[in-house]
Amino acid sequence: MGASFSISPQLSQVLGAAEAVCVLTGAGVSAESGVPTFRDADGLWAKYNPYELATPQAFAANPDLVWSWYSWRRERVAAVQPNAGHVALAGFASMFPRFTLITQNVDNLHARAGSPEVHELHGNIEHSRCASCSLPYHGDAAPRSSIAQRCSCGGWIRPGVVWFGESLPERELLVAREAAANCALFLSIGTSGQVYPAAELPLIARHNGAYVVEINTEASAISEHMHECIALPSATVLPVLLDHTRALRNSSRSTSS
Ligand code: BV8
Ligand code: ZN
Repeated sequence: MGASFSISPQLSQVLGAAEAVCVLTGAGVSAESGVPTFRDADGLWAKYNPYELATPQAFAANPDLVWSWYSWRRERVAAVQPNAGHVALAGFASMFPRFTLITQNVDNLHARAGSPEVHELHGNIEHSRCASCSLPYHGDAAPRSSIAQRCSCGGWIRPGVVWFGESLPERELLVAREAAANCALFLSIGTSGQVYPAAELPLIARHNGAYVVEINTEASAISEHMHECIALPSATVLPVLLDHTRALRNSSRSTSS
């Protein structure tokens, strides 16, 4: 078992009483599954300049390079398993009257861990579409090739992710902003808080009265806006928080019934 930590009285109180909880995850929540994060020393970006690859300009300039990077990532993600942090978050979904899980990750691991509803702000690496006519090429239909493929209309097939400079899916961003503005507890997990507009969500939550907690192994660009920071791995912290929440809410249910 990893390092133990004590749950603050404030966090315990809100876990026991919250009607609505909102969670934002980033690449750090998948790190313990063996998926490299974007900004850690050995992160994906360490090998590539994100502005070289994760932009529509890069894809237009060199579709093979960008497509092969995503094909490699897709294979890599398909080969790993969700970790205890993903599984605990799936368990959180049934702990509160309202629970909203928002992710910046495109690795599909929350869904594979059993989370019933995942709001993907940056798309999903399993989804591809034609850059010209938007025809979807999901799952097996997406060519597993290392070079870019053309759609029947002649356009390039691109990854179904949101690149830098591209707008986020409107509905998902609206749901995320609504949930952040109307929750009693906001957990920011495994994100360096550098990418916008996702990084605004914890600030929206705090501004609207939520208790905001960061679970991140290092300080992030938004740590200063948190009520508390738990600098431990998410796969260690989240199962402990879930067990604590279950005990609190079962005991309060039995005393009230
Ligand atoms: C947009 C998909 C504009 C692709 C990604 C202000 C407002 C609006 C936009 C901007 C703005 N300022 C700047 C911008 C532009 C830009 C941006 O934010 N740039 C940053 C870099 C400055 N934003 C955009 O371009 C967005 N688009 O707003 O468009 C617009 C407006 C109107 C009309 C048209 C356009 C689009 C952003 C989406 C980009 N796509 N991903 C792909 O995945 O390939 S972002 C990419 O980075 C991933 O999604 C990733 O999740 C995300 C953020 O990184 P993190 O998840 O935080 O990962 P990171 O490695 O950084 O951190 C991991 C953390 O975990 C670390 O701190 C580490 O310590 C910790 N950790 C590690 N292990 C563990 C752990 N924690 C806990 N447990 C562990 N075990
Ligand atoms: Zn097409």
